[in-house]
Amino acid sequence: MFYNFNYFHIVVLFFIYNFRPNLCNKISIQNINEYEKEISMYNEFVKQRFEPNFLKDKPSSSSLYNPKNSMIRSSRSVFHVKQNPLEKYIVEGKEKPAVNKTKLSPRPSFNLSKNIPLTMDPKVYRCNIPESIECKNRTNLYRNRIYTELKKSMQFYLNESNYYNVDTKAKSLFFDLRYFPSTCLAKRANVRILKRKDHPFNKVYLGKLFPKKKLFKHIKNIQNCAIISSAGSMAGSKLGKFIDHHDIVMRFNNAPVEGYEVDVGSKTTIRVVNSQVVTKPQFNFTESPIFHNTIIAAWDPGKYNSTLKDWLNNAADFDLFSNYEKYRKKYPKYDAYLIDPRSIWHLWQMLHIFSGEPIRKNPPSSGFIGLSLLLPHCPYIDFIEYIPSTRLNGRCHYYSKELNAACTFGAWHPLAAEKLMTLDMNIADDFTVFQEGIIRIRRPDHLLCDSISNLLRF
Ligand code: NCC
Repeated sequence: MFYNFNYFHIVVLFFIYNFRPNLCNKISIQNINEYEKEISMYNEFVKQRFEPNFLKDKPSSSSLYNPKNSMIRSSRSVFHVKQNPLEKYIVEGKEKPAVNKTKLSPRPSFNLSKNIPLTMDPKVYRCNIPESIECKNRTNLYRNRIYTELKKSMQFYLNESNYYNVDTKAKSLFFDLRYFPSTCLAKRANVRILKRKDHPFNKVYLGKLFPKKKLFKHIKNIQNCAIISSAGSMAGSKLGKFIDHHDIVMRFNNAPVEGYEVDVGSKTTIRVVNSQVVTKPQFNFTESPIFHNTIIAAWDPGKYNSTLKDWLNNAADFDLFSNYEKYRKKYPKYDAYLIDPRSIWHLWQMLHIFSGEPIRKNPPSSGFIGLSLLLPHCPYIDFIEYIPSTRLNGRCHYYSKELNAACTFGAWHPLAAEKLMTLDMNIADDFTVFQEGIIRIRRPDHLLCDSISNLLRF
């Protein structure tokens, strides 16, 4: 299978790909020297993938690898309480924030970590002058803490039941994909919206309600997109203006904007909502103004191997179809789509392959699904506060007071694995990621991903 494979080909392609013109200069991206560094790191990354024992026990994300201190665990875990002074910036919004929990739900209740709030002392880690040695050290220290916590979180709760009947052996079918750059993997997952012609929706009334328009058809010349995580550490970010500057702004579930504009911006182009939000009365999906004047992309995972027919009939976690129908009839002007559940599990498979170790057998979070959905449409994506910055304040959401580390590091979704994979896609510098809370992802080139496919004889 690999006879024709040559590292040199991949490195050359990667080099060509990375020297394409940079279309967006809003935040600092690596200069040419750093590209060279990136290429040599990529080389190392490929090496790691080929030789599973190479760098064993060291981080698999080469961009984060720092032999000096990356694996030194501080005796004081990050899962400790400490009040973050930045919380003084948190303003309560006028909109009603998320409410959750139902006995019927197979979704998380976070019991274990409910009382283990998390923060990192900003006096130790925060800084403002990226060029200063002190700031570099602080950022480095923080980066390694976050990386360690994400790796540690990968190990949690792996023995829980396999509710979705996930087939972990399917991984071997995609064996060769181990060598793919993470952005190509995310693109290959092909997270997609359902179309009218998809069977069985071409035979049922519901399918006729799917918008005819292609996603983002009405937005011309998309240059940059922003994804706004709902994390507590969005509070105090003052990134509102930066966010609104993007051509597409993606938000999640019922995360409000009103009252939080300074930190989260005011523009919303698309909301990715999970099926709980569509169905549970407290979210008021068919009435609440939060779901107006925006594109909606609703998802429900179904079961791992279920067909669209099974999903439509009985495999959905929450029966989102009737409220979807109501919403579409009531607001035909707003484009509301359903995400193909099969593509969600395909994304899970890509994550599994990238991680190279067991991951939680539950669907990815809305954030990761949203990223993969957006990737083909945007040359650049700025994902805000997905990788927790030094503003980390222990809160689950910027719009609620609930303190819960699991929302950030994962307790049900394979969130830690998602974040490690996303860090691997990142092209922004450490200051931008860990102090400003922004990771930047460049859309992978067709040419790059396809050529690698060909090299690997796909
Ligand atoms: O919390 P949630 O996620 O709505 O957050 C949206 C996305 O932001 C990123 N996030 C959030 C909080 C945090 N501290 N760090 C983060 O990185 C994640 O990428 C997340 O996907 C969801 O993914 O749909 C989720 O929805 C909630 C909940 O259903 C809705 O908020 C509505 O109340 C889920 N919580 C529960 O079911 C209890 C959560 O597991 C996932």
